[in-house]
Amino acid sequence: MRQGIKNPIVLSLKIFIAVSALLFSAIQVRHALAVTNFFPMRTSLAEPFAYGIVSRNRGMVLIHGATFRMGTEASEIPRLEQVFRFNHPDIFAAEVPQHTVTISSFYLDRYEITNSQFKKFIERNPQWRPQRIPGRYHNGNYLKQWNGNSYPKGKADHPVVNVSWYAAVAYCQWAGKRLPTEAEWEYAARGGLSNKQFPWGDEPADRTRANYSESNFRATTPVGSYPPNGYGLFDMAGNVWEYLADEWMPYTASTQVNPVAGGNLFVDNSFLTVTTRRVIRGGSWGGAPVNLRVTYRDSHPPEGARDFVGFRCAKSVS
Ligand SMILES: [Ca+2]
Repeated sequence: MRQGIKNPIVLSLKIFIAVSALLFSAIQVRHALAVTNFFPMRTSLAEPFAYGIVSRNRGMVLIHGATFRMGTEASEIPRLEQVFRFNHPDIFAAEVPQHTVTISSFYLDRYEITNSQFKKFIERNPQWRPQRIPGRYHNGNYLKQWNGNSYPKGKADHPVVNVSWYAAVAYCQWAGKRLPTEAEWEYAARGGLSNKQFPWGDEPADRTRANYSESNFRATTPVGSYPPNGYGLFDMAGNVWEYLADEWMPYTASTQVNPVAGGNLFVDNSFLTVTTRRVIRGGSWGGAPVNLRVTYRDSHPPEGARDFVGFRCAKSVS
């Protein structure tokens, strides 16, 4: 009699365990397929996967190699001056000439690097703590809003700011990554769209799309607070400007393959000898709509820690 009661319970338990194991395996297989890009997981993206992107890989997006037109055509400048109400052609001058660029596949962080991520970096690398960083690697503002090694309360998921370009490169190296190149960044910011002004298209900027001057926060917002672009990348427009590997140089008209101005991806200690300005991209919480354009270029000194500049990392596909 007791055996009769026990058997159905044991049987039910066995069935439950078997079904759970099957479900778990199915989830694992689906995840593995997604990572290897055979079966991309659909996420809540703002745009469709225009170029058959993407797989997610530990917070990064795999962006397939491509050839695209980088920058802005000179003939477009008069129209842009009208659209953005800027009466100075100089504001767009760095974006010309538009030129053809081919880039290899690469990974890019979906989000700007946050305070909590940067805290882990300085915990493991004491030489980059505010008290220890050599004076030549910053401008006196380095992590000045932090209290020693602690970021401001409630801002764990805000982008880290007041970091120098040197510290950004060091962080990416520690993470097994590198800064993106300017060409990679621009291609990624477009999110699969062609000839559009912003990561979301040609519609004017507004406070639902990005954190910039007209959002009126006058400060950073948590990363990922706005819809991602078509590649699943967040804050490619606004929140903080993003440091890139490239030296600040004019464009040339020639066709290029994997360009990086200055010729160095900085995967070794050579970044510590850099003294020339670096490209920054994407605009910030304090910037105008024109800065949010995917082609807009600006620059910053490598020691220039400011409260509107941060970064994200990239990784080559090896
Ligand atoms: Ca940004």
